[in-house]
Parts: sequence; structure tokens; C-alpha cells
Amino acid sequence: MKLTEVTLYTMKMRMKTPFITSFGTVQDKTVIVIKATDETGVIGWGEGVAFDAPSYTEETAKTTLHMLQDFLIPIVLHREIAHPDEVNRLFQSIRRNMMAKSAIEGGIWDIYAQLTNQTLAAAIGGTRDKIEIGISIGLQPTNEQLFQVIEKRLNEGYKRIKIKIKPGKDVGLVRAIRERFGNIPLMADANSAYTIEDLPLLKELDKYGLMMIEQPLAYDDLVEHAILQKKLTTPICLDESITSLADVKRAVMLGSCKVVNLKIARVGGITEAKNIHDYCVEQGIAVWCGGMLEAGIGRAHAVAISSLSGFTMPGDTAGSSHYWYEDIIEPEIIVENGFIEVSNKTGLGYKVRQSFIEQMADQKIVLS
Ligand code: OSB
Ligand code: MG
Repeated sequence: MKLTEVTLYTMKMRMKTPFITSFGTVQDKTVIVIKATDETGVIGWGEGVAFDAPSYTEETAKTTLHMLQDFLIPIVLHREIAHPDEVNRLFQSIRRNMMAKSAIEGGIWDIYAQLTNQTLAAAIGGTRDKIEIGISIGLQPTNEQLFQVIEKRLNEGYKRIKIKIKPGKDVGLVRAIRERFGNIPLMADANSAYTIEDLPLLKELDKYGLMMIEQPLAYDDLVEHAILQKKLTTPICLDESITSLADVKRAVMLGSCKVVNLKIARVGGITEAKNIHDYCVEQGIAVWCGGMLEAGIGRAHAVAISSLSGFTMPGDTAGSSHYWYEDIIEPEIIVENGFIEVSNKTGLGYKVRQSFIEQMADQKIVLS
């Protein structure tokens, strides 16, 4: 295939409820939509998922646009690409900027799936026809409000509850949830809010049978996560710390985690995500699919990758209506009894609402 034109759209999508974590609040999500067209007129879609501020990783929506426009798209435009796995290698001379790389790589995968007349899930190697879904609940002003949200999500059928924790809202909160809801499948995500000095406090959490604790320590600290994991019975799951297969290899070597939260965008695309999935299966590291509050295109990519056989724990890919009043794909993504059915339609598996995007866009950049 050969890309002849790439269009970048940016738009703001208002979330139904602000998403609050230890690193900040997201209310109006900047969504970057990538429309890639190949020489035969086939269109593939990708999504840039970075936030406006560099507080989760170093990328932002603006750095994504800059990297795409000035470096990444010029590398792939008008170049013969036999298979999307090549894109990862083509981008090797560009340091990091994983979410930017992933945004265009996703569109190329979508085109490849259509050209080979298969679903994106099948093109990636996925085998499941439905995937298991949990939900990530942001910090809430009061325990009572959090309980209400948990109750609602359990009733909706989500298969596990992930809560956010931060210093001052941790052990007491987990204890209160256990008292109220008993032995539900529960995990906690700290988004790097603690240091190794907090070991005694984090050790307290061992009492509450969490499925895992996600990213307790710094985003770049595999060594201290290894020290912590040796002292905890609760499995550590790494999120921010994993940006590549090489990072996972280092984490396994050091013993920094027992679980990996895999996000396509955080590791630079579908090819790298697949490789990490395969390596985790080989090494006996549990792996599941995380989320970036994606709109429909990113969400469809997450569903496709989650259909790989090694994703054995519920992912964070909640239904579109949990986040958005109106999604950019049709039909929107629906979670029923805690499952999403993997689409059997060619490519992405959903129709992208281009006219809605055109109408919502505050920027449109055409590169050809
Ligand atoms: O740490 O997994 C995270 C949302 C934004 C940034 C980071 C994270 C999250 C979530 C929610 O936990 C994932 C989602 O529902 O898309
Ligand atoms: Mg996380």
C-alpha cells in the first residue's frame, strides 16, 4: 500500500463526567483524528489520544500534531509499505513520541485490514469473538459518591472495578469498599503518586486482596518497583513505566511487576503492542488492555487488540456512552453484561462519522 493523503482533525469532546486521577482532571478531551487515504482510495482511521498536559506521559495533543506533521507522516507518505509491521521500524529514528507514532500506525493497520479483506482483529491475530470489560472509576469527592458509582457499574455488569488512589485516599478507601461490597474483583491505580518511602503504607494494602496495584511509583522507576514487588504479595501492574517491548523485558528481568496494562498508544502502536502481548504470554506475565479515555476510533483499536488470546483479564475499554454524549463511530461501542462483541466487519469494524468530525473539528490539516 501507499498513502497518498493524510488529513488531521482536532476536536474537543466534552466528557459526561470529569475524570479525576492523582495527576489531574480531564473534562474536555482533545481528540486527534487521522484519516489516511491510500492510492486505491481506501481510507484508514487513527486516533491521537494524548492529553493537553504532559502529566500522564510526556506527550501532549500539541506534541502529537507537531510530530505527525513535521516528522512521522513525511516518513510514510508516498512510501510503499508491504505490511503495517514495517511502520514501527520506519519510525525507529524518531525518539519516543509513542502516541504520535501510534496514531498514524493505527490508520495504516485499518487500511491493511481492508485491503486484505479481514477484520482489524483478525489482521492483528485476534481470536476472541467477545472481550471481557472492567471499568476504571476516577477519584470522587466523597466515599459515598464513589460507592454509588461502584454500585451502578456493578449493576451494569462490568467485570471488575478499578479505583484511583492517591496519598490520603488509599488504605481507608479500600477498606471501606471491602466493608461495603465484600469480595468484588477490585484493583487500585495510583498513577505514580507514591515513592518507595511509602512502602509501609502500600504493604497495608496487602490485607485487602486487591487483584493488583497499578503503577504505584514513578513513571520511570523500574528498579524501585522491583524492590516494592519483592515486599508485596499484591501483584504490581505497570502502566506508565511500559513504553516498549524493551521496557517489558527490563521489568521482567528486574521483577518489577507481575501484570502489564497494555495500551496501544503508550507503546507506539499495534505492532509493538502485539509483540509485548506475545512476550508476556511467553513469560507468564498477565496482560490486559488499558484505556486513554479514547473516542470511538481508539476504542475500536483497543477492542481489536483485546481479541488476542493472551488478554486474560478484563480491560478498561468501557462503552462509548460511559464517556461521551455522542461518539465519532457508528454504532457506538456497547458493553453488555461486561462483554464487548468483537465486530465481524472488515477493517476497524465501525463506521466513522466523518461529517460529524468535520462539523466538530476546530482544525483540519491536509498533507499530501
Ligand atoms: O492510568 O489507566 C490509567 C485514564 C486516563 C489516563 C490514564 C489512565 C486512565 C484510566 C481510564 O484509568 C481508562 C479509560 O477508561 O479509558
Ligand atoms: Mg493506569
